[in-house]
Amino acid sequence: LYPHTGGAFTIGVTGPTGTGKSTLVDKIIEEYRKRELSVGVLAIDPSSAFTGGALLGDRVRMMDHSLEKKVYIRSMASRGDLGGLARAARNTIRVLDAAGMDVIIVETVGAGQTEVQIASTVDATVVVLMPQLGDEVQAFKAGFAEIGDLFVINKSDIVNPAKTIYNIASGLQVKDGWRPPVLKTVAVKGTGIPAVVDSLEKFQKHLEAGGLREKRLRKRIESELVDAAFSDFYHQTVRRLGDQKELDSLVARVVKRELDPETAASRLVGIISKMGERA
Ligand SMILES: Nc1nc2c(ncn2[C@@H]2O[C@H](COP(=O)(O)OP(=O)(O)OP(=O)(O)O)[C@@H](O)[C@H]2O)c(=O)[nH]1
Ligand SMILES: [Mg+2]
Repeated sequence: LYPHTGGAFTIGVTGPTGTGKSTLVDKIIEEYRKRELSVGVLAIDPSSAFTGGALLGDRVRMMDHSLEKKVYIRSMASRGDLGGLARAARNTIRVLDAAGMDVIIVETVGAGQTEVQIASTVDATVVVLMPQLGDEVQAFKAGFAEIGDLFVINKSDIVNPAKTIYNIASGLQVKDGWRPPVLKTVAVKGTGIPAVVDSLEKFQKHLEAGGLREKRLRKRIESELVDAAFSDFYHQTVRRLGDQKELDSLVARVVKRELDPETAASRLVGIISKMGERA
């Protein structure tokens, strides 16, 4: 499929839990459909730490659109494997891209390592927040400021968002010639959605002009290759170490205090590089 990818504009939508991301995505799909573009959606659901099951409510909520031909919605459970999730998400995005979707939206929750990784796999990242006292400060501490290309203050019907907008906008920096806009929406009513999509289209043009999109893509591919190679190498190495006596004997010597863990670790590096030579 890979040669057929590269045509889609990819958007990550993230933010704290319950800020209205899925509702907003729903309306963004509608707006893009009005503009006659096809939309693929990948919803990465938070999984419960207790059951390991995923909450597929998002999929149900967005089902209205999945009946349409030009909209395809898919949910993915997070299952707690961070690196694996970002990798699976990247490749799922590629399937949607090759299938000819004009726009692909990925919804994630939070600003953990996964969201940052996923933000680094899309063209544009939308951070969805709510106008609540102190919320903006905490959210920014959680690392949203660095990943957002566009900020949406949703649920503007509940509390006047002016102060939140001001606080967030004044903390943002111009990055690659782009000052991230801060927009207010009421997703449940569809208020402010055309302006969000206008901003996304403006950002898309900004990326394409001046070769910024390709510059960012090079960085993304570089980290993808390094991540994927190291992850494969790690799993292969752990498996092969399991078949060897050397690790066992190092462990035994550290347990007996004949060797300290740091020295043992550097010997292990030696053993691993020799394994590579033998392969
Ligand atoms: N008052 C108000 N409620 C909203 C708005 N947007 C969404 N909601 C409601 O907020 C709740 C959460 O919305 P979701 O779209 O599920 O939020 P989410 O960010 O996707 O939630 P998670 O995926 O669980 O993090 C729902 O009950 C929505 O109906 C809004 O603009 N105003
Ligand atoms: Mg959601």
